[in-house]
Amino acid sequence: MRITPTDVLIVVDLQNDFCPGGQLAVADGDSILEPIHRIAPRFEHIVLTQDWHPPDHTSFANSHPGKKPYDSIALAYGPQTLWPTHCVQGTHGAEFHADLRLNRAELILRKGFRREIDSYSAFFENDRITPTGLAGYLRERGLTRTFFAGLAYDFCVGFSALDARRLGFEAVVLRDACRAIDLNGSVTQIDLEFAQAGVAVVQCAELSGAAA
Ligand code: VGL
Ligand code: ZN
Repeated sequence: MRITPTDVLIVVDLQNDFCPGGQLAVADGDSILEPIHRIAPRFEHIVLTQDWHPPDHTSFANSHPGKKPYDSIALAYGPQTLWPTHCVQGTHGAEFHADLRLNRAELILRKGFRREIDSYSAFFENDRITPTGLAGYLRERGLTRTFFAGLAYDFCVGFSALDARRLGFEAVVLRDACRAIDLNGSVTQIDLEFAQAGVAVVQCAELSGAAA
């Protein structure tokens, strides 16, 4: 798969809280730094996303008396998994992993900053209606094909890639540059939805073109 100037690499939520030692650590999360740094030079355009919650965010189990992390609750917009408190604005956990070196990134998109709604996807909040502005940004810049790496494969990466397809972008997930949470079959589910939606899942070694 050859990278072109209208492709964009979107690195999702490579933050301390999703890495080993963090509040919502994804197993082996920091091991994707190496493949990401290896492929990034091939891309002319790079975007980072940053999960960025207020301290009393509705997705936190702590915000719901009697609830525990990984419980599911019904919110106005549908079911919402409750998470350990993570990626609180301004905290160490919300910072990018200290070893992440993507200085050419052109945009850092923050999401999940509204107290009453979560945002897995880089394009829409969890009501699937409220846009983050990323689609407009990519369209204005003529970027038509989205490549995803980051955390977590079965949540923020997955929802982002599916929304990219829904919005008419091509979407490619770099499987070995992602790690999953794997909660109640979420990996099997997202794999199925990728196949149905036309999200390509490839390994980093399949990429070619531009600087290596
Ligand atoms: C994420 C759960 C809660 C993610 C963010 O980045 O996949 N997952 N917030
Ligand atoms: Zn979050």
